[in-house]
Formats: sequence, C-alpha cells, structure tokens
Amino acid sequence: MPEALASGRPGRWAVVDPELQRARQRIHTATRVVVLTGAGVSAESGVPTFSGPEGLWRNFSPQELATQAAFDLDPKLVWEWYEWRRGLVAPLSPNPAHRAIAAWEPRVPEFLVATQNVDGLHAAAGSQRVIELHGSLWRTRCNSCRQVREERQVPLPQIPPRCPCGGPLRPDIVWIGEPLPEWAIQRAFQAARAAEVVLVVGTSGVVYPVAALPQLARSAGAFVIEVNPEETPLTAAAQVSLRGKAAELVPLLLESVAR
Ligand code: BV8
Ligand code: ZN
Repeated sequence: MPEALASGRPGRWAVVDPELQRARQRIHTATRVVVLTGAGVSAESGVPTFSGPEGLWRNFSPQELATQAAFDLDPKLVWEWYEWRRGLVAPLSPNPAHRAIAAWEPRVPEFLVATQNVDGLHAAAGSQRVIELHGSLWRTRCNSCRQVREERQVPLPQIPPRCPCGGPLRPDIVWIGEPLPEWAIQRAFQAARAAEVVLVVGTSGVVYPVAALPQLARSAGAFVIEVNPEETPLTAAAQVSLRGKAAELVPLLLESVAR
C-alpha cells in the first residue's frame, strides 16, 4: 500500500517529501501518459462533486435524474437539473490543476486526458487530447435522428429542447446503466495498457468501467500516481498516493514538465 501523505504546505512538499519526488521523477521522463480525472479536479473551479457532504448525489437521486427511464418519465425534470448544472458551470474557469495538465501535454508524445467530467474544463484549459468518457453538458443528442450538437446557450430557449427533426433532445451524457461510447472506452483502455505513467486526479473510483482503468494500467507496468484528499478504492493500485487538493498538488507534481 503506498504511503499516504498528510496534506501540507506546498513548500514542505517540494523539499522533503520522498514520495512526491519519486512521482516527479517518473513524470519528468514519461513519454506515454494517461491522466484520468473525476469531479475532484474541478472542485476548486467551483463545480460540485457527486460524493462528499454537499455533493450532487446528496441532494439529487441519480436514479431519478441520470437515467433514460427518468428522462422518458419526466424529460422536463431531468432537463431542469441539467440546466441548473449548465448555468452553474458556464461562468466557471479551469483551475491550476487543469492548466498544469494542459501545459504538460505538448511535451509528451503519447498523452491522453480520460475524464469522467462533463464540465468541459480540460478543453477550456487548452488540453487537446481529451476523451469525455461520460459525455458533456455542452452537447445535446436527439433520440430520434441521433444527431449530436454542440449547445452552449444558457438558459435554453425551451426545455425539453426539440430537435429540428421534431424528436426530443437529451443531454449527450452517459447515464447510469448506459454503455459508454465503444470507441472512447477502447481508446482509453488501450492508452492505459501502453502508459508509462497514469495520473489519477479527483475520482472516488466507484463507477465502472472507468474505475477499472488504474489497476489495468498498473498490471500492464504503468507507474500510477493518485491525487486525492482521501483514500479511495483506487489507492491500492497506485505506487504513490498524494493526499491533497488537485489545484495545489498537480501544479507541484508537474512543476518540471509544465512550464
Ligand atoms: C455501464 C454522467 C454497462 C452523469 C456519470 C447496477 C445497475 C446498472 C449499472 C450498474 C450496476 N452496478 C454497477 C453498474 C455499472 C455502473 C456503475 O459503476 N455504477 C456504480 C454507481 C456502482 N456503471 C454504469 O452504469 C456505466 N455504464 O456500466 O454500462 C452496459 C454495457 C452494455 C449495455 C448496457 C450497459 C455508466 C456510468 C456513467 C454514469 N454517468 N456521469 C452526469 O454527470 O450527470 S457517473 C459520475 O459519477 C461521474 O461521471 C463519475 O464517473 C462518477 C463518480 O464521480 P467522480 O468523478 O469520481 O466524483 P465523486 O464526487 O464521486 O468523487 C470526487 C472525488 O474527488 C472524491 O474522491 C474526493 O475525495 C475527491 N476530491 C474532492 N475535492 C478534491 C478532490 N480531489 C482533488 N482535489 C480536490 N479539491
Ligand atoms: Zn432529431
């Protein structure tokens, strides 16, 4: 089990912490990298996480809002929840963790951000090679003609929005019980199997199949680094697990490669 590290002031980290140094050495030389992120990487941008005391799942039931059945039953209710989130996230900006990950990318030949987040903040920070494994708040999908469109207007003129073909538009988001896009999960798992370093930031590691990615990478020989204020089910797959917040620790971790 990696030695979990108490969070502390950045200055203390940089000087004495051997685990951080070990992770930084691996990062410095890596040419094949996957960064797996969850809601925690966006927490310091102001995006609510799912778990945690004031998390989304505390106040809203995923079964009532993030499933096709819920949408079929009451598309307006589901859209009201997504419109609330779109309105919340629209004015928010990437934080230093998103920006450090984006600054690292050009220096690494094989680089992929595999995110579970639907907030679009990795792309907003400048990340180019991003797979949104669970979709995006900023796209709609038509249940009739299957057309996927970018939709940034907040608030929408009407909810539920209608497709020009007349069909009902849904958020282009992977709901619970729905399969992830095959190309996306294949690409993410292929990158994980080939990676030298996998950096896992801000995910509770409870939702599959994405939660299987760190262990798969570890078994294939990757050096896995976790950044999270808490221990998670993914901690056991990490050679180094740093206890702290993404906006503080990720820039520190990437200091030598994200100028
Ligand atoms: C699938 C989009 C198969 C929605 C999301 C029974 C019935 C049905 C399915 C299942 C079942 N049992 C298991 C399953 C599979 C299911 C699953 O895993 N369920 C779980 C809940 C048990 N998975 C699925 O349904 C997936 N599909 O399996 O399909 C299939 C195949 C063929 C045909 C049909 C079906 C689809 C899952 C996708 C669900 N969609 N998101 C939306 O956003 O509206 S899930 C959503 O929650 C996220 O995307 C993410 O994946 C997941 C967990 O969220 P996290 O990102 O980890 O965030 P969380 O709040 O939990 O944690 C935050 C972390 O950050 C914490 O650890 C915290 O400590 C840390 N943190 C906090 N602050 C900071 C920080 N870290 C750093 N810095 C900080 N400042
Ligand atoms: Zn349509």
